[in-house]
Amino acid sequence: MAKQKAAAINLAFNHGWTYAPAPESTDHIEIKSQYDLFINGKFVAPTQGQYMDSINPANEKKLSSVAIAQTADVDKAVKAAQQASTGWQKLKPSERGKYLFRIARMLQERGRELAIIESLDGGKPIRESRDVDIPLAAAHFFYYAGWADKLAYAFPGRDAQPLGVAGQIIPWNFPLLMAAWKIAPALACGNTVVLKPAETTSLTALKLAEIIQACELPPGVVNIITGAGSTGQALVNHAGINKVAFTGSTQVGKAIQKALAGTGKKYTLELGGKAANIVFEDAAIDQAVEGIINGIFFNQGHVCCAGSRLLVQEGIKDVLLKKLKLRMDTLIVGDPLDKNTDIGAINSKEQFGKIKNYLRIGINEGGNMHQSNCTIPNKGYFIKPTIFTDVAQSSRIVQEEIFGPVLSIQTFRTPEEAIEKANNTPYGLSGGVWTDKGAKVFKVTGKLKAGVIWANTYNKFDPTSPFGGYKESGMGREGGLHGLHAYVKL
Ligand code: TAP
Repeated sequence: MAKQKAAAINLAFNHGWTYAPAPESTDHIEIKSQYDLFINGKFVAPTQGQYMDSINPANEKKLSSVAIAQTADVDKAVKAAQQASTGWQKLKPSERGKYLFRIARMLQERGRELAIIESLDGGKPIRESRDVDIPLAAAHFFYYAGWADKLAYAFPGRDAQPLGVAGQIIPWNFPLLMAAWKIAPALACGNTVVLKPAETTSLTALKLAEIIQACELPPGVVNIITGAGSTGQALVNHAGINKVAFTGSTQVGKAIQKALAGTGKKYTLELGGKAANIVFEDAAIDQAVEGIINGIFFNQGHVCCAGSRLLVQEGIKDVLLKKLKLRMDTLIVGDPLDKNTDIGAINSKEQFGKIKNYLRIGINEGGNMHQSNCTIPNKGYFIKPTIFTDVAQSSRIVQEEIFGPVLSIQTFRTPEEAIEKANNTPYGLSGGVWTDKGAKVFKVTGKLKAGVIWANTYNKFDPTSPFGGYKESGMGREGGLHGLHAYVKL
């Protein structure tokens, strides 16, 4: 597919034609000029009347104004969730499941609209919002809807009781999907929820609020409050919260862990990552190249489990690098709404600045930077796919999470050296192994300290599969049967 697209572009160039993008139409997509807070089943204005701008990172234009929840609003939302709690717990589990099924179906029905808004608000290519984010968000609701009346089978011989009110805080890289990861298991287990989306990507969470309203979920069972970091902080610190579920940076995760110490509140933390994608000499090289491209350039590299470090066995370094660079040159960077786009816009001005700073750090540390020969739009936040060779294990671009389309490349000679290098960062979220030998897959993956490891593939997600990290990548698991544990007391 990528080859066909590249061929089409070459053909256009050779004939002097202009390459014509095919952006998805935004007709019939409603984005209101202003959004309020979703509390107790209604949209209500924030107490202090403050709003923030939501910007389209592909053209730097304002999309909408979104309410900023202050402490008083957080309090209202938590109280609404507390009041709704008893009724929701008493409801027959199969009835709770029906609501979740309803939400899942409506996410599917409104898939096109949600995908377009996700791409406008967050900068990700429409192909990814349409084919990954939105279908997976619906799949999470379907999956946990199925568990709602089967908790006795999930926890045989135990009495699984809901925790009460869950305070949930999510990041900007998979806005609707992260909301689904958090809300679906919480509701299935009989909890009520106050969710805070990220500042730069609140719009699909607010669309989800509309869907929840349309599904007639009892008021207060899900409350969605937008705002800044201080809104999240107020939620974490609220005495009426029984559990905190946080996905975001390690830095904020650590602050939350400190704030929760001694409070008795349960918590799960899904934090950063710096995964190694390890390619052995016996791997199918063309497939591995696709896996490397997908591993680091999917969603502009704004992926906690991105394969942001490539470890390649010395004997195939030259051939693999050659193929990788050729493949990078076929990637189209540009309008997120164009169905041909492979890499969209960086999510925000702040993140754009952070990535550019890491490019400077990589060069100053002696790394050899190579960027693809693509063109990028003049307006908006775009970064060309980038790789660094000649980096050391101690380089900051090897150790720190960049959260952008930047890959650092190292070599190794033996499996032991690969394992040693792969494990040598503060993180432990994910990893990848590429080899023709099944025994080697088991030998190597068994020694990698990472929560999720893919073999001969990368970035595959499924609601039935648990996800989470070791070390500074967090604690607790979300997804699958494990995801239920986080929302019950036994
Ligand atoms: P953060 O800056 O940590 O923000 C995450 C969320 O926390 C946002 O909603 C943020 O609000 C809020 N927040 C900020 N300060 C807070 C505080 N003191 N107390 C409570 N909440 C606070 O992360 P990000 O930049 O949005 O997301 C990128 C990070 O998320 C990366 O490190 C990535 O690896 C990680 N991530 C991890 C996973 C998993 S599953 N492990 C999945 C996706 C992303 P504002 O937006 O208003 O600042």
